[in-house]
Parts: sequence; C-alpha cells; structure tokens
Amino acid sequence: MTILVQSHAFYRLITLDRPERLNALTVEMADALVAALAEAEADPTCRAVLLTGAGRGFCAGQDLTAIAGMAPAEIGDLLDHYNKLIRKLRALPLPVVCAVNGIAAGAGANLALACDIVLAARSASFVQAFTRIGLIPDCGGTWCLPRLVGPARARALAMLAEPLPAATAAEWGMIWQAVDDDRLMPEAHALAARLAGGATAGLGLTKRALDASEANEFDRQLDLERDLQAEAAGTQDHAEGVRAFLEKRPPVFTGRRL
Ligand code: LHQ
Repeated sequence: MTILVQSHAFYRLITLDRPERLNALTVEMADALVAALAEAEADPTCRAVLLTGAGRGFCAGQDLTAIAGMAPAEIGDLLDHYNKLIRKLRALPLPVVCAVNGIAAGAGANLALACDIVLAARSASFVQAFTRIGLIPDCGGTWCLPRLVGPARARALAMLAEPLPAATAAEWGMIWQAVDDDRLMPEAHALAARLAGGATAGLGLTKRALDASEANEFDRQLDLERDLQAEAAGTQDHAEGVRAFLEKRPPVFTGRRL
C-alpha cells in the first residue's frame, strides 16, 4: 500500500505513505491516488478531500530509483499516469485541500499546486527540483507556476531549483497559507470539514469556472458563468441558502450534486 485513505465526517483524508522515501511517487502510487479520488467522487457522503504526506516530507517527486536507466519513451508513458492524476484532481467536482507537511519537490510540489487550497507547515518548502537532474517541470508545473507567481518568479523557480520556504510561497500567492507546524493538521482538517459542510455542488462548479477562465476570453467566460450559475441555482443548497438567509438562521447544506 502506497497511500492511506481514511473517512471522516463528509470528507476523506488521503495520505501519501512511503515516508522512508519522503513519499516519492511511483506509478502504483499515482494509480492508487486516481482510484482513491474516483472512489471519493462516487461516494455521495464524501464532499471534500484532504491530501497530505506521512512522516517528515510531503512528497519528493518521482522515485528516482524507479526511473534510473529508463528509456526516454518509458518516461513519457510514466507521465501519462501522473497526468491522469493531475487531470483527475483538477476535474474532481469536490474541493481538495492539500496539507504540505514537509518538503514538496519536483512532481510532489506540482501535485500540491494542482489542489484547490494549499496549506503548508512553516518548516515546509517547495522545490522545482527537475532541472537539477536535467528534466523540466511536469505535472502541470509549467502551467501553474506562471499563473500563480507570475512569469519572472516562475522562471527563476524552475531554472534555479532553489527551495522556496512555505512563508514566501504564501507571500507570493503560490499557496493559500503557511501555518505553524503543530497547527497544520488541525487547520487542514478544520478547512476540509468546513468545505465538506458547505454548498459543495456549488464549490465544484466554482472550480470548473475558475479553471475554464484560464483559457477563455472574457465574453466566453461570462457565458460560462451564466450556464454554470443556472446549474448552481438548481441545487437544493441554493434554495436552502436563500431560505436560511431570509429566516436569519445558519444554512444546512447537503452538497447534493443535482
Ligand atoms: C528519494 C527521493 C526520490 C527516491 C528522497 N526518489 N528516493 C520525472 C520523471 C518521470 C516521470 C515523472 O515525473 C518526473 C518528475 C520529478 O518529480 S523529477 C524530480 C524528482 N525528485 C527529485 O529530484 C528530488 C530528489 N530528492 C531530493 O533532492 C532530496 O531528497 C530532498 C531535497 C527532497 C530532501 O532532502 P533531505 O531532507 O536531505 O532528505 P534525503 O535526501 O536524505 O532523503 C531521505 C530518503 O529519501 C533518502 O533515502 P536513504 O535511504 O538515503 O535514507 C533518499 O534517497 C530518499 N529519497 N527523494 N525522489
């Protein structure tokens, strides 16, 4: 087993579980993550996902022992597995919180950045380690980084492969927040529980709209907002949200996806 999945009230905690190798990724692990996300999506009681790593690291990227001597074409095949994981995370109609508990390197850094809300322990850092071994940032890094931190910082991060401390990552807008180490998991659980108790169908649609905005022109995005808003307006949670507001009470959301 390379990952652990635990069910909490309305969300699932997925833990990368190869601590002796700083949770370095393998194909088996990527496939297991895709399956775990698909199971979370298929479970109507699951309304959010929390991803973290076991031990002192979050994820050291590709397991280098597994690719030593591999033919270039095989590397491409390997990346098809990882791309499937990154696509699954982005397309998941549920909010995904990532709790970066320690170093996030290479594909591990970009796995974290593919999640919706990233919290990191103050002692954690992010390193685009790829160029240290003659590779390029993958798992969406060349797409995410310039959008998150701007082109100048993205280039330096990718080319220098220097570790970026969690606090600076938060300051630069690469992640949501850096928190004290002992507060990371309590805060990450609280955030996942909060999202899982929210109008989660609407959150899934919000995620879709934000992702689509990266490619859309303004006019097209306005049309998409209109269409997705009509979908959101058809949810029970929208009706409940309005009712609760008018009745001056907290809403009770079900997260029902239509
Ligand atoms: C590891 C790894 C590791 C195996 C630590 N593999 N064992 C590329 C190709 C193809 C397809 C898919 O995608 C990719 C994308 C990539 O991700 S390429 C980038 C791969 N990652 C790296 O280059 C990072 C390599 N690791 C490191 O630079 C360091 O380990 C970091 C900076 C992450 C942490 O340093 P330390 O805190 O000093 O820990 P450590 O180096 O002592 O590591 C602890 C153990 O984990 C150690 O094993 P050992 O038996 O000596 O205790 C490491 O060998 C092992 N480990 N990363 N990626």
